[in-house]
Amino acid sequence: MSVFETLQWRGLVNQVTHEDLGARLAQERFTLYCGFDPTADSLHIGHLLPVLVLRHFQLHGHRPIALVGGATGLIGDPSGKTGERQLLSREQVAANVEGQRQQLARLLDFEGANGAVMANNANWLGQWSLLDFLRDIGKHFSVNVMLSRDSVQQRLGGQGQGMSYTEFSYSLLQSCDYLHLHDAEGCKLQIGGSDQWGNIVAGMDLVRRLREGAETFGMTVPLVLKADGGKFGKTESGAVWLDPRRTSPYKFYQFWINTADADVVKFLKYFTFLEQDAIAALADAAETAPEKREAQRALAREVTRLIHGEEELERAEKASQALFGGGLGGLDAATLADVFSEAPSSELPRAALNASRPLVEVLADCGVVKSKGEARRLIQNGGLYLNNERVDSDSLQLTEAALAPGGVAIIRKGKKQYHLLKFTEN
Ligand code: 383
Repeated sequence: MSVFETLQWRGLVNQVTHEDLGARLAQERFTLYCGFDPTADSLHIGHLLPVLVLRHFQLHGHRPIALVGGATGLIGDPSGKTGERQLLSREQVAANVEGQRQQLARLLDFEGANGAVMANNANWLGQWSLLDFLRDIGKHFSVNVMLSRDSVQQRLGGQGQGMSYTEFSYSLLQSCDYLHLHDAEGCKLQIGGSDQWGNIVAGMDLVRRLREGAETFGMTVPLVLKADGGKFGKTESGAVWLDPRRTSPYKFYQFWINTADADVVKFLKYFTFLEQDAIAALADAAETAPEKREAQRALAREVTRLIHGEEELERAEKASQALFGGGLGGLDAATLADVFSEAPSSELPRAALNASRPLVEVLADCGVVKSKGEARRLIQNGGLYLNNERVDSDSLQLTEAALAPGGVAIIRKGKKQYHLLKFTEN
């Protein structure tokens, strides 16, 4: 399959500026680009789709440019935003550029004839003098057309929150990037999310006007929609980040595991590089035995490996087995805290550990069970676990040595009711 057929099969083509883009891509090697504004020091999974599309292009021999907007990040793209953005400081933007650069660098291949290129528009947009910019660039933009753009209309009129001149100018800067990359790198295609359509078309127009009708292309990838209408990529604790310090690999893995059955096949096509027959087999499994969640596990495995690597994937898999009653062996304190972060917990004085009190009493005291009697009954029925090991005697005492890494006791009632006991110094 050609790159365009592949992208179409995966549902990754939203809009194209030319009906024959697919045919043109089959004839010649394109240099293409996608831009990312450094609004944070990490990308999140909302950014992932265009990055993966760059990678698909690269796997088919085209040359991708990943642009981080060291300059545009100082201005703020109004596209798809209902309100004016808070300006970031120059230091903040510079730090964010670095964070995002490193992430993008891991997702593309910089070797070989179609090795990826990393770009930062701070290297050229900062060179313009104000008067040259207004005369040489501004003159090619019609305010009438700009005002008619969705991103501007949304902010004007009745409910609109207005828009500063700063944000209004944004699309001229992105257009200058396309012109620059066209001249410097022979770039002929810009991709982005559907929110970027206006900026992409504006850039193509500028290149055509300033470079004797030179032809460039644009393509957008779809907005990721969930079947239940909820917003993709958000959890109760906010965005799902690529940076492991913001979203741990375990939480990242869990996010994908929790994909609804109605979404899983679409997401396998979007977010993994698994081939057609592998995805067809998983679609079949999701249809006939959804309770096994085989498709979700494959999705979580592929995306976690891609972003965090094999080793972190294995840790995440092990950690999630712990939540399903597997052994805790080999899990460190931080991982355990992460895995059980949503479980209810109680704090006990450390002295409770060495007081020769049976576990049943401790549990009744802090309300994990209603009474010692309930704890005993649980034990008799084989339904009480300490650190995922079955408790088989009601005289078992809770000692320091029995604690899990991090000095906690993980209590489980039945299949998956967890409760954490933490111990404080006094
Ligand atoms: C900057 C300079 C360029 C070309 C593009 C840009 C960034 C662009 C933008 N993109 C979004 C961002 O950075 O604001 N003006 O947060 C998002 N993208 C991609 C994709 C997406 C868009 O980074 O739809 C989601 O991730 O295009 O919202 O010369």
